[in-house]
Amino acid sequence: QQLRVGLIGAGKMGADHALRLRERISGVRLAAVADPDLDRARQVAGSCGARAAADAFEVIDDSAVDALVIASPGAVHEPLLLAAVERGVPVLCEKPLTPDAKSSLRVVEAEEARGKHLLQVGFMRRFDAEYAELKRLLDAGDLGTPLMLHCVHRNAATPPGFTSEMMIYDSVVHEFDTARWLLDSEIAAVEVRAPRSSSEAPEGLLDPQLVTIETTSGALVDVEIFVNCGFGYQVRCEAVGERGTALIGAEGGPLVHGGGRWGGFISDDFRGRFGAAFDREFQRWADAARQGRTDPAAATAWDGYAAAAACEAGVRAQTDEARAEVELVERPDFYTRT
Ligand code: ISE
Repeated sequence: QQLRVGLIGAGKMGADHALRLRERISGVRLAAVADPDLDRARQVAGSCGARAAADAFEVIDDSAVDALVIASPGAVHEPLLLAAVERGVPVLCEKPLTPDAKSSLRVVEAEEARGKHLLQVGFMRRFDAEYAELKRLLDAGDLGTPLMLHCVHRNAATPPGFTSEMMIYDSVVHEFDTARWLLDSEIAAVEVRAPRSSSEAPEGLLDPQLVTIETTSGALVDVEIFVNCGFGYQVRCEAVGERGTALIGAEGGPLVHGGGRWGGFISDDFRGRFGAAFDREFQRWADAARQGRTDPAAATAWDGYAAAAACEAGVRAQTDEARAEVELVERPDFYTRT
């Protein structure tokens, strides 16, 4: 039986997920799409034979919807997630879970009180083939105890309204999650420094920035976040262990010779670089949801909360130009997977 999916949010990400559900994910059918911009909802729904609504709660409460994908802006996630938990439907929620630690914790507590794992956060890098291989190498101990990660996260350009804080909680949130996941450790503290801003960056944006992350296990992670680099979407990570290093995200693909030059291509946004990861994430989520469970490989609500707490420290570090410690409540047993 097909999983009937309700999609909340029909913007760039939501439209991309609708296409994914229609063309590449098996065992699912897009049943309903909600967006405050009803025309936008209709456009996305129409291409899939789904119904459109302006009110997200109408879709969450729809008995003809078995599972939800939330792709609306992080600032509106909390009430949607709480309603979905109350109804007891599985949810794949795009990152961030919510933009701040307090609201993320409320979501965590609601899921725990419901007593059933329903929520999954869309940290898609966990499903990228190269990241998965790096995780396997680290877990197998091939590189020895990990000491450092050197990360590069570059975007070609920012959409209007993108702020210096968003570079932490919208962009570096991915590195907070991957650092926690790869190193199997919580984040202890964050520091942020910045060189002079690129003259190509919009007025007032601190771009690039250099973020340093300390883990409770004693590793250090440096992240160059540069969101107006101009040339494309680039995500790299080099792990340094006691006995070896491993680099992912280096240029691969066809090596082109022509026009007096040699080189390759760089995708212009995350849809190119992480398209296959999103597909894998969605297929596994749908398969698990049809069996009434969540995907053990995915980020949980706890992971979403921990990333939000790290982002909060990151924004504090940026504002105060000082090291900021991450404050976390104790991890409930409910989120300890065996
Ligand atoms: C965006 O929301 C993403 O999730 C992208 O992966 C990231 O590269 C970008 O900086 C974010 O704004």
